[in-house]
Amino acid sequence: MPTMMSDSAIGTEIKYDAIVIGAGFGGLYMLKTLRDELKLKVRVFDKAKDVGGTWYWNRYPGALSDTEAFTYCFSWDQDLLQEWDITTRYLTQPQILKYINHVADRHNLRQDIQFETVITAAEFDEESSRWLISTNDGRKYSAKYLVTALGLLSATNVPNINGIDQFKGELYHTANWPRDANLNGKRVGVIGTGSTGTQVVTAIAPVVGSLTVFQRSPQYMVPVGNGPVSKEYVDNIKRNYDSIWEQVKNSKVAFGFEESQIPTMSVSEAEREKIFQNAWDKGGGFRFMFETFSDIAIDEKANIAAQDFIRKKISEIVKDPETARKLTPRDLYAKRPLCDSGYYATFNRENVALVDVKANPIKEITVSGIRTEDGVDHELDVLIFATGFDAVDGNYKRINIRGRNGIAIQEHWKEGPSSYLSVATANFPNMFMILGPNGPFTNLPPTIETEVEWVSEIIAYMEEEKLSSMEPNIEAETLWSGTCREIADKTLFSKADSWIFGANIPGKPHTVYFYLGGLGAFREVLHDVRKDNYRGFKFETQNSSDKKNTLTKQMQKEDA
Ligand code: FAD
Ligand code: NA7
Repeated sequence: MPTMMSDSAIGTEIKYDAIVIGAGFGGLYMLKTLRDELKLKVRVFDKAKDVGGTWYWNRYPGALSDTEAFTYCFSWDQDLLQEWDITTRYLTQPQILKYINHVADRHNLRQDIQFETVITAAEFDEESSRWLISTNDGRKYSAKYLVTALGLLSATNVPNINGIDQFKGELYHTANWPRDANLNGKRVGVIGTGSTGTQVVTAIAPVVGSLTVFQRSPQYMVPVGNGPVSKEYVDNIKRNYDSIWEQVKNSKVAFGFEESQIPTMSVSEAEREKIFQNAWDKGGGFRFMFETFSDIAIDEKANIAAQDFIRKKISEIVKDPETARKLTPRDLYAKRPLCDSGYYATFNRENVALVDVKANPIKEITVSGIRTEDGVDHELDVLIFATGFDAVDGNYKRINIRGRNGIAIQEHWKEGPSSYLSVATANFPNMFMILGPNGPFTNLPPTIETEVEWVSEIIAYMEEEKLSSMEPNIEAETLWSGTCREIADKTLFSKADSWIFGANIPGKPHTVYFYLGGLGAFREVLHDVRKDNYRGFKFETQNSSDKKNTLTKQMQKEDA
C-alpha cells in the first residue's frame, strides 16, 4: 500500500531549497555549487561526525587510494591545485582526509552541514512537489530538491557467519574502523582479500603477533608503486593541469594515463613480457590492465596473457609452494584491477598464515576465534572483516525513500537498481543521485564532478523555467539500462563474480550496476541529452491556477 503523507506533514518542518545526503567528495561539491553558484538554501546531512565520506570511515591501517594523487582530487578549485602539496605518488587515508577537510574549511562548507544525523526517510509529496525528510532524531525537513550523495562503496557488508555474536574478542569492519584500535602483538584474523583486505594484511603483518588470513578467492595483484615524488614530477603536473584534466575527462577510466590502443596478441611474446614487466615496475592496477594493452578486459586470450604474467610473479615471490598455490588465481582477471604494497611477500613472514576457506570453509565463529570445517580452532584476539560493501544501491535500500504514489525505491529497484544516466530514476522526481546506479566505472572524483555539474545545470534549468518537478521517463531509464548491459556484456568483467555486478552479496540481483563505456563517452551522452532539452526527462510546471501542467518531452532513441 502506498503511504501518502498526512496534510499536516508539510508545513511544520524546517524548509530548504535542497537537501543533500552525504559529506564526501560528492556531497561537498554539490553543496558548493548549489549554495554558491545557484544561491539556494542548502542543508547537508551525514551520519559521520565530520566530512570525508569514504575517507572518514575507512581508517584501517594501510588504507590508500590506488588512484594517483594528481587525479584523486577536485579539478574545479584551480588555485588549490597549484597550492596543495603533492609529496607521494598515491595518497593514504590521512592524506585524503586532510585534503577534504581543507576543502571544507576553505569554502566554508561546514556551516551548512549537520553531522551525526542519519536520514531515515524521504517521501515525495505530490501536492507540493517537495521531499519530506526524516532524521533519526525525529526532526522533519522539506526541500524541493533531494540530492543523494550516499556513496557507492559505503554500506558495509558483514556476512552473517554462524556464531558471530558470541565472539568475545574485538571485531572490526575495515569501513568502520575505531580510532583507538591497537593490534600490536595480538592474534589477528582477517576475513576478505579484496582491495581492502590485501591492504590491511600487508600493513598489519609486521606489528601483530600472528596473522591468519581467511581467503575465499585469490586475487591478481600488481605492485602499487607508491613512494615520494620529485619536485620536477610535481612541477610538471602543476604546469600541465589543464591538459591533464582534459585528457582525464575524455578518457575511459579517468586514471590520468592514455589507455593503450595496442592489442595484446599484436606484439611478440618477448615484447609482451617487456610491456608487462615495465608496468609491473611502474606500478598501478589500472595502468597494468588498461595502459599496457587495449584488450585485456575484453579478449580472453589477452586476459590469459596478463593472468600468466601475474601467476609467474606469485610463484617467484612466495617461497612456500603450497601457500603460493593457494594464493594463485585461476579464473579471469576481470574484477577491479588491484595493486598492493607487498601483499604476496607478506606470506613469507613467519607470523602469517593463509587459510583457503573455499576448500576449507569457515564453520563458525566461536567465543575465541574461527572454527573451520576441518575442525581446527583459529584462536584470535581480533577479527577483522574486510568483506567489502553492499555496493552502489546499499545505502539507498537502508533509507525509506518513497516517490510518486508512495512507491518505495526498493520496489522500483527490486530487479536491481536502475537509473537514467546514473543521476535520476523514474517516479522519484527532483531526486538527483551522485554516483547513482549505472554510472561510469572510473577513478571517481572526475565522475563525481561530472555528475554534480550536470545535476547543478538541471536544477538551474528548473529554477529558470519555473518547473515544479523533473524526472526521467521509464522508457529512457530502461533504454539506459539496456545500453549499460550491452556494453558490460562485451567485456570480461560481466563474467567474473564481484561487487561490480552485485555478486558479492547473497540474494542481491546479479545485474548491471555500472556504465562501462568510459567517462569521455558518458560526458558526451550527458552533453547531447542537455542540448536536446533534456531528452528522456519529463517536467511539470505550476500554472497560474496552480494546477499542474505536465510537459512530457518526447523520448528520443538513445543512440549512445
Ligand atoms: P562517500 O565518500 O562514500 O560518502 C557518502 C557519505 O554518505 C558517507 O559519509 C555516509 O556516512 C553518508 N550517508 C550515507 N547514507 C546516509 C544516511 N542515510 N544518512 C546520513 N548520511 C548518510 N575511488 C577511486 O576513484 N579511487 C580509489 O583509489 C578509491 N579507493 C577506495 C578505497 C576504499 C577503501 C574505499 C571504501 C573506496 C575507494 N574509492 C576509490 C571509492 C570512493 O568511495 C570514492 O572515490 C569517493 O570517495 C566517493 O565519494 P562520495 O561522496 O560519492 O561517497
Ligand atoms: P571486495 O572487493 O568486495 O572484497 C571483499 C572480500 O571479502 C573478498 O575477498 C570476498 O571474497 C570476501 N568475502 C566476502 N564475504 C565473505 C564471506 N562470507 N566469507 C569469506 N570471505 C568473504 O571489498 P573491498 O573492501 O576489498 O573492496 C571494495 C572496493 O572498495 C575496492 O575495489 C576499492 O575500490 C575500494 P570473494 O572475492 O567474494 O570470494
